[in-house]
Amino acid sequence: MTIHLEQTDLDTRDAYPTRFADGERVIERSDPVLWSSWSEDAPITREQAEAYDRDGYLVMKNVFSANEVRALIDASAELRRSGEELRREDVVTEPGSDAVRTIFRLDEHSEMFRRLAHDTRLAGVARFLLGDEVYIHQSRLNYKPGFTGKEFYWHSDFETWHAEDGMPRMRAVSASVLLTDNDALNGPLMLMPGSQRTFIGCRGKTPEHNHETSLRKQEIGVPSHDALFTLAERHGIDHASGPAGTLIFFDSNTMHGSNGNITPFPRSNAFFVFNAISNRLEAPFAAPAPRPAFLANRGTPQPITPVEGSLA
Ligand code: 6CS
Ligand code: FE
Repeated sequence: MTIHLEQTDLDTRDAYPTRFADGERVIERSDPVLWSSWSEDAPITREQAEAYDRDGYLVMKNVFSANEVRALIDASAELRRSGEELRREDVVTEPGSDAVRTIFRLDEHSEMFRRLAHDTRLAGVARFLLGDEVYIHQSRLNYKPGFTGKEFYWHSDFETWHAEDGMPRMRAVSASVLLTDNDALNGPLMLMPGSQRTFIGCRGKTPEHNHETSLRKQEIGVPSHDALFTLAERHGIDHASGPAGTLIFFDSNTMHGSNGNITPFPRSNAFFVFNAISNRLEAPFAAPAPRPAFLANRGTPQPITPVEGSLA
């Protein structure tokens, strides 16, 4: 059963309640999507800013040179080779196999990816979109091997970051850099354009240590089929495709997921989640305890100073 809540129904501390025992709630967003007004000195065009605000995501192509893309692909392959030497907790394998699915804390394991995260084309744009200084909430390399890459089911990242990490408001953005060509067939990111303006408060209390299973297959914090059907009917479903080097920004609450990959062609993408400094984490809003540091940077993070120039 889905109940529609008005803002007045909500308590002041938690504007986005979720993980209910008895059902699901639909709550209209009370935060801006684009937190800055566009001006001539913005790092993206007016059309790009308007597209991001309208759709909750933005695809940017030809942002990096061929040399830079090559350097990023090499760094990703190097990381994958050194997978076994990385901190075990930072590496999540596919359900039912030891194929690497995700490497977390990407910016700590690779100088090239740390530099990418700090680049004006990522951190500089995130500062504009969020209208604040920014820091990295989470970074990861998602692999989707050929033949066996599994899906990432529909979800809002913010729903998890709010419930389990204590992220107060929708003032975070993910920047994804494609490290392989992503096309309609090999499990690209699918997004519902406009869905960022509706928060689905999900059914199901958060179990202890939920992240130990959710990163392989998310089952808590997942909207009902009714809610997903309504959002898909209203907004449609886009997929973000492009050659290696394509850059995608998507709002923390844009409903997204990706299909499995049975083609022989692997799909891998780097993700950097930028959070506004003013939106630093508090106590979890709907979980027994905060998640570990490899998933969410806690405390008093320092703002990133964006770096200009070529990566390679
Ligand atoms: O739980 C998380 O933080 C991660 N889970 C998903 C499916 N997307 C966002 C994030 O990487
Ligand atoms: Fe996600």
